[in-house]
Amino acid sequence: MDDAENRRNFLKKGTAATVGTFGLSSATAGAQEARPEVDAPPPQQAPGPFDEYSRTRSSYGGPPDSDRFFGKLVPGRRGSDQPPVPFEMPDVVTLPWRMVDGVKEYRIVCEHVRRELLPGYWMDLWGYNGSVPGPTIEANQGDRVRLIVENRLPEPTTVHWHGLELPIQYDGPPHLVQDPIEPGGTFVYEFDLHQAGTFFYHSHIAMQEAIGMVGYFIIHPARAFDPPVDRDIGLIFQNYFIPPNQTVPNTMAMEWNWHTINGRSGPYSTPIVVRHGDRVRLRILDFSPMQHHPIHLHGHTFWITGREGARIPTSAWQARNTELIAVAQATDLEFVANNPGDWLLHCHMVHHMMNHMVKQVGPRIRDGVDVTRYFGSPDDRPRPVLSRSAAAQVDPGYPQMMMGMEMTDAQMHAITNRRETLGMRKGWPRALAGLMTVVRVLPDDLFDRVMHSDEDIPPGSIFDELVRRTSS
Ligand SMILES: [Cu+2]
Repeated sequence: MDDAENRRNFLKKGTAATVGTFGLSSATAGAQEARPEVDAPPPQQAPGPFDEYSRTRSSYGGPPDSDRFFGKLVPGRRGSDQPPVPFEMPDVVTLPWRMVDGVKEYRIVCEHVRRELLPGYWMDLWGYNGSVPGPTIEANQGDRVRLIVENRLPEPTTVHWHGLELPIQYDGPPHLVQDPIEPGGTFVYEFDLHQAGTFFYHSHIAMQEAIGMVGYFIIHPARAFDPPVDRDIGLIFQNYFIPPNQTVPNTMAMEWNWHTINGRSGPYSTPIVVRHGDRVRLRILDFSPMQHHPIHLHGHTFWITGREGARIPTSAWQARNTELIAVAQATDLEFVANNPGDWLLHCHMVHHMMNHMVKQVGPRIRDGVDVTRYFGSPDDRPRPVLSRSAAAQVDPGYPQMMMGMEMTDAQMHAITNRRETLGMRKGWPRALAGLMTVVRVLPDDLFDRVMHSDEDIPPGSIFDELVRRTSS
């Protein structure tokens, strides 16, 4: 559908809406005799300069009641008659399943996981099947699922299926509804899925949650939601307090110094790369122990289309560019990627836009700090990088920049050598830390060059081309 056609459709719908409003006003006029003139029908108005909506350039699509307002109900490229597009998560895999006697069967292993939050920064977390967050369970409304959970942790655990309406014996809280799964033990959960939405699974032992034990449980609707989306992408936000030179989170701490998106911190979180004009659904879960996150997307206006438990009726959707996502809440948002570029998607809490906040506050900068506790492992001993220079004496408060993590060339290479980052501006990793990632909106030819070609793509080349095209 081209813009001219969209405009014609809009005009038709606008006329119908006007007639409908007039009809309602006439019916109620009798009850409001004191103000008959106020109920007169508004004059037919020609569309204003901001009434058009385009899938390929930033546009308003007003008035606000229009179903094209900021692309509200503008479909993607995918047909309405197709099944829902598969769900995907940067840096996290989908859990395989097999059909056994009409039941989708999944195997889940609870275990210690070493996860590289940033290149070279391996942390000891707990998760599922070697991953933190755990692999995504993807199923369809109407499925019967069997989840075989094996506990390879050194202590008991259980799994809760967050938000699912299921028989009580499979809900997960230990002792209340089931015996804990002992180390080495296995428990089988089995139930029908009558819901559709963004759900998740997690340990129901609090401190196990705080050390990483969560994963998505995505249930696609039996009939794809309309308008269809081209991409369905999930992010899970977590945070940990991992003291300087340690690898194990202190789960008792009520603070944090590491933030992760899908188990990686910015700029190591892998960018989301979409095609210009795609309709995109992002599902975002905050599984931080205590921190809520106002999530902001640059360059686009998105619609809040669902909460974890259900799709929201379109009449109640809200257009936003920042949405507060609270602990244990998942939110679905949709937008048409009509603005080419490398756009930040991030939590807007300033302390959540940083990593490993120890350069300024840890022993690395403190003159005369006692480092005897590191003597047992001299290789792990922090180098005495003394940032307190004469400048600190001149300007009280120094340092505040919270930048400058030390990375080797090889570690930087791990960040900038990923396919999803090719052609971004040189130095882009300096813009991202903590709960920050990038949504790249690329026209088809550039998308294919970045994602599917073996061409040499110099730093900055794709970005420069985007600027050139959007400037002309
Ligand atoms: Cu935040």
